[in-house]
Amino acid sequence: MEQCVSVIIPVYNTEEFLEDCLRSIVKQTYKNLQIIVVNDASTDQSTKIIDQFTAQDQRIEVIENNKRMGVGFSRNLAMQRATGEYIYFVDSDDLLHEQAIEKLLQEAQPETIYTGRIVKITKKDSIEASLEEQEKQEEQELFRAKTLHHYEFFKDMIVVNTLFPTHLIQSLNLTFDEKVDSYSEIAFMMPFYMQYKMVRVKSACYFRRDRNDPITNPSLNQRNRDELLQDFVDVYIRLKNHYANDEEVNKYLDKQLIQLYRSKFILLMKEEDKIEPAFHLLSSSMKLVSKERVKKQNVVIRGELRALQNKQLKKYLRVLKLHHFGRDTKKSLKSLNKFYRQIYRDVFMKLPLKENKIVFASFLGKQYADSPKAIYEYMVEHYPEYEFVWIFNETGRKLPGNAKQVKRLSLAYYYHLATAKYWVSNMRQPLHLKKREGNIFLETWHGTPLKRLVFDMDEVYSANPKYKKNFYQQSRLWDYLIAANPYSSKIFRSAFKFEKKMLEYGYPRNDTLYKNNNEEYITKVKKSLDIPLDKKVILYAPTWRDDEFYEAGKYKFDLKFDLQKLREKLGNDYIIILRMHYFIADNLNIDGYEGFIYNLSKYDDIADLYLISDMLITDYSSVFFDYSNLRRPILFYAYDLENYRDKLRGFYLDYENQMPGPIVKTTDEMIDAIQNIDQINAQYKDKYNNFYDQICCWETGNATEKIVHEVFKKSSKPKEHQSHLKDESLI
Ligand code: C2G
Repeated sequence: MEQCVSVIIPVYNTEEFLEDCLRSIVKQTYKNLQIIVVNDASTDQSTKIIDQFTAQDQRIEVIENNKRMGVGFSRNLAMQRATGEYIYFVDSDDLLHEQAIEKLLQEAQPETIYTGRIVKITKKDSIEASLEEQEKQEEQELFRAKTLHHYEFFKDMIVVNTLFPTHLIQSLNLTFDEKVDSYSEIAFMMPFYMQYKMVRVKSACYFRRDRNDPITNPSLNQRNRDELLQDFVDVYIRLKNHYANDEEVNKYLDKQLIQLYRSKFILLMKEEDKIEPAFHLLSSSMKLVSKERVKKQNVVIRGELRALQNKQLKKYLRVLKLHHFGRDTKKSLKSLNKFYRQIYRDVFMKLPLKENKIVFASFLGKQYADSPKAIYEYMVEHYPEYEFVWIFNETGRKLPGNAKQVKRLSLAYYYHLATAKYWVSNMRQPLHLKKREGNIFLETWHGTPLKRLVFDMDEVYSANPKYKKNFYQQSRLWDYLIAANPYSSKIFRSAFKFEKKMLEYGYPRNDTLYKNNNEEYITKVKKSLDIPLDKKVILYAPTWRDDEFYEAGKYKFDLKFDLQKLREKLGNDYIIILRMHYFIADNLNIDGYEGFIYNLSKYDDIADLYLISDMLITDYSSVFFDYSNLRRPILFYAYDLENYRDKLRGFYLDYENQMPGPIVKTTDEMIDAIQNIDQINAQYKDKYNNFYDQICCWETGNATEKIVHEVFKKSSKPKEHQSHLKDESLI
């Protein structure tokens, strides 16, 4: 009779992955399966997904835990239910190649454990790509089954993708430890390693996910270090006692403990409140490590391990200090910046905080623009008693007021950030900057979102794979966040997981669109940019593409329209301003189009470009939200809509139906829309008005004043006095 395999899948809140997982199991080419799903009291959509599969496949049996019991408990429960000749474990966020079980079974011999190959994938990796790679290897005949040495198995120590003969599990009386969440697999696997032959069948492929959101939905090995330490020590001590006489196991366990100590647990020793408990846990396990193994370590580690073994906390801390210092100094010498960071941490952060110092930054030092600029200019005018510092990549700019300018990442930069009570920035601060007590961070952010942000994003395609994790950590430093409209306010709560004070008064950066929307100002700006006064102005301001980059922060872009045609049809009446996003590193070539096309990508403040333009063309950039304050026409040149919306980002709005202007996809459509702009205005009037009511409802032209009052605790209103700034202000 054909043998039955009991497949065991413990599930806890993996709605994003579960469907892929279960589909890959029910579609196995080997059909004689008993599929046991243990729902460990999931609170998300997992239960629903399980139900859908159960309704369609009779081989599925579901066990529901009333409360969360953990992965060990769930696996044990399922093993009791298993009736197959083999047991095979799958994690609910992973998936299988459709022949995985068949290939393992093909090889199966008595008294042997068969395990397959594990391929790591992220969520965005297509499985096809992984398979292509597999096929390539198959051609090279790398896929023969191979008997493994113990040490090769010791590397993995995971139970998934392994065919366990049920009678062996029963005769060894094996269960999973229910007290620990991590590392329980080591204890389960160990007896097999000790007693049976192990064979790896490389063609039996299992796809293991690297999750990209360790904050909302951590996988077990993404848990906190102290929890991991607790679990590891528990497992380690029990196995050491159990296998006291087995040299190979002892060697493996000791090596594992020291390696985890050096790579993971030592970092706990940087957090003051974690040192003592971690020390006790580590010393209880370290004392079981053989003297021989300790001897093999370098002098510093040896000192630490011995102090741990002898439970000498004071001595341990002394050696540890040396270790950290050595590590830090070695790092500092690697680059000047790291050296500055050390001075920042060890010296500057201990200087007194200056109550009246404010540090401003906009677009990571690239521009003097956006809300930080508006806030700064207001404060210079009304509260000149503060000490102002601006961060720029290139200093020596002409600014109103008397702000000190410091170069980003210079020693002075670290000094001012460490000692300023206030930070005002429109982006995140680098991860290595720490918040000290008393610091107040006003995060202005830099746009109303159309494209999904951070925790509302499904998959991250940008150059930085740690985007979500870093973002979470960095945004914990914010005390105030500005939302320009009710729509943003709602999104920021979920997308940033922001729980502190939301400032709901409109955007400081948009005040100028109300205050300076006049002939005089517009003419002045145009003249300063040598833009003809007798032509209409079209502003083209697209955003960046997450998947087209040279490196983090440096993105590619080329113009996707026919410049010659545009000039032919529009050149008599219009000029075009090109304005690239600050992430774009490419220099656009507009040779031969002088007088028709103006590249103002390097111009500081886009608000001036809004004011001088008669019409905006954009794609998915947030610029149109701000621009709509002017109630002027907007066209959406969305030549790559499907890819951008459906693959890269996803949107908060229904792009095809809610935009306050038409979507055009070719140069001809664009020209046609521009030539018939009056008709389009009439056609979009209601939609535009509705959009305006929702997006611009908090904007009064006085957002800056209100925000300054709230953040800087200015109880009385500032004196009204004639602005000396306007005349001087830089354009
Ligand atoms: N910007 C600009 N020129 C462009 C595009 C953008 O000066 N061609 C400025 C605008 O101030 C805009 C801001 O940069 O509001 C943010 O640009 P986005 O294109 O919206 O993209 P991003 O930087 O990813 O901002 O929540 C805000 C956005 O969703 C994220």
